[in-house]
Amino acid sequence: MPEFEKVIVETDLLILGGGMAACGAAVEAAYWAKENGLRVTLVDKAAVDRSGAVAMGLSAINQYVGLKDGANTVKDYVTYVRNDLMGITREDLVANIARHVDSTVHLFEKWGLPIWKDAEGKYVHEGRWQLMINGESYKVIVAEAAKNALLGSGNGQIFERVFIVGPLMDGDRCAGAVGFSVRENKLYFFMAKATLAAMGGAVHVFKPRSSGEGMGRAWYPPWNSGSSAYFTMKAGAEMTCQEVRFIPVRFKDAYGPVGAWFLLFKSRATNSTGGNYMVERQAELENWLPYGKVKPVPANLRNYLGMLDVMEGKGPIYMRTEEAIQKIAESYKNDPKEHKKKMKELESEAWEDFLDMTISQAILWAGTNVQPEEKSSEIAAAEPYFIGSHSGASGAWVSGPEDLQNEQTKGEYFWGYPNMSTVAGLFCAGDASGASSHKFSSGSCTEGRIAAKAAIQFIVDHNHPPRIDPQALDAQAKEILAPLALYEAHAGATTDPEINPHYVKPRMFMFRLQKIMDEYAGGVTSQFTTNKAQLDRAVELLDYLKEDSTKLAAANLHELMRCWENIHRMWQAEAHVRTMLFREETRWPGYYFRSDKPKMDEEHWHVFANCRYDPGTDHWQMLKRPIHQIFA
Ligand code: SFD
Ligand code: AMP
Repeated sequence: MPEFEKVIVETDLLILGGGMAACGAAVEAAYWAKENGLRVTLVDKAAVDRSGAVAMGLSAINQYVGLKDGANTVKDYVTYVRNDLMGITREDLVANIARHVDSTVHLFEKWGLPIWKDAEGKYVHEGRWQLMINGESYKVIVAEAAKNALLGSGNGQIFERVFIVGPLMDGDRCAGAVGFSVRENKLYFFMAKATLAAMGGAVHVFKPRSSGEGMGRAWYPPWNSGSSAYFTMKAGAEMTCQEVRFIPVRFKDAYGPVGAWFLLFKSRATNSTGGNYMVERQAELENWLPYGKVKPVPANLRNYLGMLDVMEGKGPIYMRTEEAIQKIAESYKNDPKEHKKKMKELESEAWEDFLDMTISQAILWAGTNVQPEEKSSEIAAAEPYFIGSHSGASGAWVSGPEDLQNEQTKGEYFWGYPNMSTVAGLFCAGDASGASSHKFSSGSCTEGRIAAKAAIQFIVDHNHPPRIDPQALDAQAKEILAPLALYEAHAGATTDPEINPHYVKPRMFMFRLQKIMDEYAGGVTSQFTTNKAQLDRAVELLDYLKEDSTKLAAANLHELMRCWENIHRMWQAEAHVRTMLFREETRWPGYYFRSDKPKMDEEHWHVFANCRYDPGTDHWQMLKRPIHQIFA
């Protein structure tokens, strides 16, 4: 096995990830660190310009509150999020982001992001909270600001293509992270006084709909593989909403977004007989009161009504793009020239929506002769993802800000530093922090800013370098590189190194994980339905999988990353299954359905279902935490 150089990097604030939250954190941290003479280091597994969920760009900014125009209040946003999550939300966290998010959007514009404007110079809204953008280069623009801030401040450093495996601990305090380069034989030990986890959510924990030649295609980016969840769990942090997966409805097979169609174009979705499930299945909403009657209908319930049609054999479900476009253009009917111009404009907006953020959907349209102004396109519920920043809520349990707490919440939701997890020195933002969904790209960037400022304050208050046992570092190095050693020792035992009695390659390991989750934990092929017996079986099978994870083998650095990505996914899977088991009700039909507990139980389960893995004892603890409202 080749020698690995051990690189030790000492810093003050360590930012893990280079996505929306991490870039926001970099901008904010650079400022406060300079004020206090501190160093900031950012580490991304990829290249910050095009890493994370926004790699392909986006066509909308999904969180803009519009406080200055008096359009909405912070309370309005909190109410929207509470309703959409069927009552399970941390109002202090949502409000903290909502009160600052507009300023982040204004920064995006200042940095060069084109936001659509109307004839009066006002932002063009897709919906109440969403703004339309020309966002193909969104990530490049935000990354540039982050890089300028860090590298221009003279006290910042950026490491790209370094994969973070797990935390470094100094007793109960998080003291940095350990990782490896995906291009060179180098192991990295980052020692820090505070660490901010912002490594996104997780995809490919569940079997995707795509298979064969489309394998790997998913809505959520394949390179976010549960590293935030693994990192925080292994540090011993309490986690929340691990059962709250997100299933987006998307244009089928290439996962193009639907928001612009439903909100901007006001399109309907209809089944194969022309029925509109949102109208025909209204009565079903009565079963999920009070949330069944709120406007807009919560995302999971919208999903569920469509799923009921599919389960009854009424699919496919179609987005009626042709109908929506014709309807908008109708008012121009009497002027053929204007009508033609409007049709051209709508057609180009329809294509740009995909070209800005899901290019593959535009390719699929082109490849299947779809002209959206003439022909409907199929939509379908995707496989489950973990994305606490969108309409899911999974992530670490973090402290809220002090000034937003009331008598009831103060002892429960606040412990000193906004966005610090229950582990000292470990902060979380974006998909990494839980129970505060609907932050999207703009809110994640905002939360990164909030968390970074708080982390700098933590360092100022606890300004002593971590103590790390050198023997622990050696043990971690050995564990990280074990898949390379195993491969080298046994690859020669068979003619095809992919098949070998001594080890399992990461691809096959991932298939095994996905099969367990798909069949027992409510994936696509089990119609998003599960029950106690199936979840118990999933725990048992995940246990065997965990045993076999010590037999993962890697032929090179790329496969070493694949091995660790799948270990991260496996931990996300376990937390998910355990929490679905714990919550004995069905609260989010359309995300998952517990057939043995088919109803919502407000009396017992209007609570957060939290969990904590104890690294000392190797045991899981499940806890209920109360929900207190901040806004009446
Ligand atoms: O509408 C490691 N999102 C949308 N948000 C919007 O505001 N508007 C939209 O139009 C959106 N659409 C959308 C969205 C997401 C996706 C997947 C699609 C479409 C297809 C949501 C936002 O994108 C999302 O909320 C934020 O990006 C979340 O920010 P953050 O920072 O939590 O995650 P990230 O940006 O994905 O960044 C993660 C970073 O971590 C790195 N990383 N680095 C080191 N070591 C490891 N082990 C690591 N693992 C991961 C990544 O490289 C990355 O830098 S719409 O269609 O829904
Ligand atoms: P999507 O493209 O589905 O991610 O949606 C983008 C934004 O629009 C998100 O904030 C969604 O919650 C919201 N959205 C999408 N579809 C609808 C709908 N039918 N009603 C209300 N909001 C929606």
